Amino acid sequence: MTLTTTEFKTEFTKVFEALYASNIKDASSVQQYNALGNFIKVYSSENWNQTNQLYLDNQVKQVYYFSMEFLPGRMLKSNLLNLGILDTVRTGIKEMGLDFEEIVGSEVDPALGNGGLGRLASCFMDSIASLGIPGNGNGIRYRYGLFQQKFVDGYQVELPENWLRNGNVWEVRKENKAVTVRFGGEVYLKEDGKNKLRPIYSNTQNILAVPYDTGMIGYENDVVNNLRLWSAEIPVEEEINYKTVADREVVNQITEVLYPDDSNYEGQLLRLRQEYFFTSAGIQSIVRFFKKQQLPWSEFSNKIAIHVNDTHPALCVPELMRILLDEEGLGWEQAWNITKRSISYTNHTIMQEAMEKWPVQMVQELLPRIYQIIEAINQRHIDKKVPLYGEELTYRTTIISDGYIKMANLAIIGSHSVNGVAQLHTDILKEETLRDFYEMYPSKFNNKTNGITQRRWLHLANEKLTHLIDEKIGKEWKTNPAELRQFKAYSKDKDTLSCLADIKLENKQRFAAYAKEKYAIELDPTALFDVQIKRLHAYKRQLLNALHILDRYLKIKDDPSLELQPRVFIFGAKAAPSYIYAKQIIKFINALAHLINNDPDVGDKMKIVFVENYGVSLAELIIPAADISEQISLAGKEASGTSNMKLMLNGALTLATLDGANIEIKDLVGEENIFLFGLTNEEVNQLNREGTYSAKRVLDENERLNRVLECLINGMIPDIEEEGRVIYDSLIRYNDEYYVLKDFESFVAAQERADKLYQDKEAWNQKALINIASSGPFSADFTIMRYADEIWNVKGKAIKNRS
Ligand code: 26Q
Repeated sequence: MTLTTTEFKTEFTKVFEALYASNIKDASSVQQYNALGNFIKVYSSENWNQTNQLYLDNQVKQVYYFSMEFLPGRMLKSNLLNLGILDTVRTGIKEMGLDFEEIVGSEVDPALGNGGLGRLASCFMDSIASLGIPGNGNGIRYRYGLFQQKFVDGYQVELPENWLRNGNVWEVRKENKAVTVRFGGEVYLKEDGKNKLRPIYSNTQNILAVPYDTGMIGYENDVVNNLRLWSAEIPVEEEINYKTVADREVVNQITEVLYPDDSNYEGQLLRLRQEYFFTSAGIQSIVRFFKKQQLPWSEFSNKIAIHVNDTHPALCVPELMRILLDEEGLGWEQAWNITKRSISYTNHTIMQEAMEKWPVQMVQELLPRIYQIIEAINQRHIDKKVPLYGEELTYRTTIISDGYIKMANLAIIGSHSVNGVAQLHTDILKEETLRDFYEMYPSKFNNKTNGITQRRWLHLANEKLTHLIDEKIGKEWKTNPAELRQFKAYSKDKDTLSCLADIKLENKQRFAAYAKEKYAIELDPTALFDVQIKRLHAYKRQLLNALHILDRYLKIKDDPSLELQPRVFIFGAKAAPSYIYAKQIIKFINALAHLINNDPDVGDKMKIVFVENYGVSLAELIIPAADISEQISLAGKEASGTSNMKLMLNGALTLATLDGANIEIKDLVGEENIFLFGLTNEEVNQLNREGTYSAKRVLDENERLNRVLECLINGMIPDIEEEGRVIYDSLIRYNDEYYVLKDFESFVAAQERADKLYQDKEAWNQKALINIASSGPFSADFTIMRYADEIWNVKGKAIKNRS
C-alpha cells in the first residue's frame, strides 16, 4: 500500500469533516490530532482485521503478555513511522498549512505505568508486532494514570492524571467481548452426578470486564497486533442492585487509578482486586478464543503462551486452573500440565521489600475459590518435593507460609520458565534470592537481558542521528540492528565525528529552549549535559549524584576563578507518594538547584534542571541531548535498567557502577569507552557479610566529604532544615544502607575523568560514536526473538536474517 501526499490530504480532509463538520484550519490542534489519529486508524484497520483473521485461520501459536502496566508514550508519530507514511503525512500536513509538531504535541502521553517495567512492556509490544509475532498485550485501562508531578517550593506535589480528558482515538471499545469477573461470596464443592466436584457459589459480586483494544502496528510489515486493556463496569442486569453512589464506587474503583509505588510493595485489598480483575478477564478471553478453534485441550499449550510480567499477574496460575477444573471439567493432572506449560514469568526485582505477598485471610475472603486452588497447588508441591528435597528446603519454597501467599513462589511453581532481566540479575536470582528454587528447578531459570525499541528511541527521538547513520551505513540496520556495528568504521572519520557533534549540539539546544520556556532557566548548550532520569529510589542513589554536585559547588565557592568543565545536571524522577525519604531527596536537590542556579559566583559553570513530571515524552527530549548517562545504583540492586540503553544508543557515555545491564554495556563498548566506579556486587556482599562498614569512619577519613555533608545541616542550603537532617542521619546515624559515602570518592574520580575527556572533543565524540555503534544488541527485537525461541516457542512472520 502506498500513499501519496495528495491522497493523504484528500482522505484526511474527509475524515476531519466527517468528525467535526467544520473547516480544518479553524480547528484546535487537539481536533486536528484527533482527526489524524482517526485517519491512521482507518488506514490501518484493514491490516488489523487481516492480522486477526490470519492468526485465527492458521491457528498459529499466540503469546499473551500480561502486565499491570504499559507505558506506550505518544502513538501518533510511532504509528506513522511503522506504517511507513511519516514523511508523506508530515509533508501533507505542512502543505495544508498546519503545524505537524504542534499536532503531535497535543497528544497526551498515557502514563499507565510507573517506570522501567511498564516501558519495557511497551517496547516489547512494538518489537513483537515488528517481528510479526502473533502477540497480544493484556492489562488495565486505568481511568487515571500515574500522578502528574509538580514542584511547589521544591516539594513534589501529585495531581491526578486525567489522560482520557479529550477521549482516546486509538482505542476501540469491544463490549461484545466483555466477560464477568467474580469476587467474594462463599463457595463449596458439590458432586455433579458425573463423579466430578463442581463449585457452587453464593453471594458473589459480579463485575463486568469490558475490553478496550488498541492496535500495535508493526514496522513496515502490515502486522497489527492487539493491546487489550480492561475496564470495570456494573453488569447491566445487576444495575438494580447498585442503588447508591457508594455501591457503584466500589466497582468503578477497580480500574480507577494506577498504584504509584514501583519498588515498595503495599498489600492493599484494592490492588489485589485489580490484579485478579485483569488476570481473570484475560485468561477467560484466552480460553474463549481457544475453544472457538475446537481443538483438544492437549493442544492448549501448543497454541497459547501466557507471560506474566513480574508477579502482578501471577494469579494467572490458579485462574487458569480454576477454569480448566471447574468450568471445563478437566482433571487436576491434565489442568496442571497445561497451566505449567503455558505460563512463563519474568522477575524484575531483587529488592526484598518489593516482593509481593498477600495475607491468607484477604485472599480467602476476596477470592475463595482461587484460595482453595492455591492451597491445593501448595499441598501437592509439598507432597511431591519433600521426598526429593527434604522438608527444610521444600518448606522454604512453599507458596503459603507465615499467613501469607508468596506470589513469586506461586509464579515459579506454576510456570515452566523464570527469567531475570540482565545477566547479573539472573545470576543473583539463581545464587541468592531464588536459590532454593534454582536447586529444585535448575532448567526453568534463564536470562533475557532487557532491550529497547530503536524505532522510538532513535528513529523518532533523534531523526538527525538516524539520517547520519543511514547516510553512512545504509538502511539495513533498521530491520537488523546488529548492523549498527558498521557505524564503528567511522570512529576515526573527522567528518562523521563533527556531524555527530553538530547533532548533539542541536539536541542540546532543543532541550535548552524547553528549559528556558518552562523554567526560565538559561542553559549553555556547549556545557556537558549530565543526565540521571529514573524513578527516585534510595538504591538508585540520586543522592550520590547530588553530593558530587555539592562538592563541585564548594570548590567554586572556595575559588570562584577556578576553571571547571561547565556542566548542566539534569534530573527527572518521580517519587512514590508514600515514599517520604525519596520526596525529601527531591526537595534537597531542588533546594540545591535553587542555590546554585542563582549564585553569581557559579555562572555557567553549573546549572541544575530537575524537570517536572518526567515520563516517556520528556525522555524523548532529554535522551538525545545527553552527554553523560548516570547509572549509579548500588551494585546488585538495579535488575537491569533500560534508560542506560536508550542513552547509549543516543551517544551518551555511561558513568556507572557494575550493576544490571551496565555490565553488558561495558562488555560491548570496552572499558575505555565507559566511566566505571564503585563497589562491585561481590564487594557489596562481602561488606554486608562482614558487617563492619562504618559510614562515620569513611567520613572521618575524607575531609572533602565531611565538608559536603556538613552542608546538609549547617544552613548553607536554605530551607532544607528537616530534609538535610534526615538525609544526614540516613548516612551517618543509620550507617548508609546503600554505601553512598563508600562510593563517593570513586564516583568523584570518575566524574573528573569525564571532565578531562570532554576537553578533547574529538576523543569524546569518538567514544560517543562507538557507544552508538555498539548498542545494536540491546534492541528489544533481539530480546523478543530470544523470548520467542527459548520461552514462548512462537514464530514471527518472515523474520529476516538477523544475527
Ligand atoms: C507491587 C505491589 C503493589 C504495588 C506496586 C507494585 C509494583 C509496581 C511496579 C512493584 C514494582 C513495580 C515496578 C518495577 C520495575 O519497574 N522494575 C524495573 O524493571 C525494569 C525492567 O525490567 C528494570 O530495568 C529495572 O532495573 C527494574 O527496577
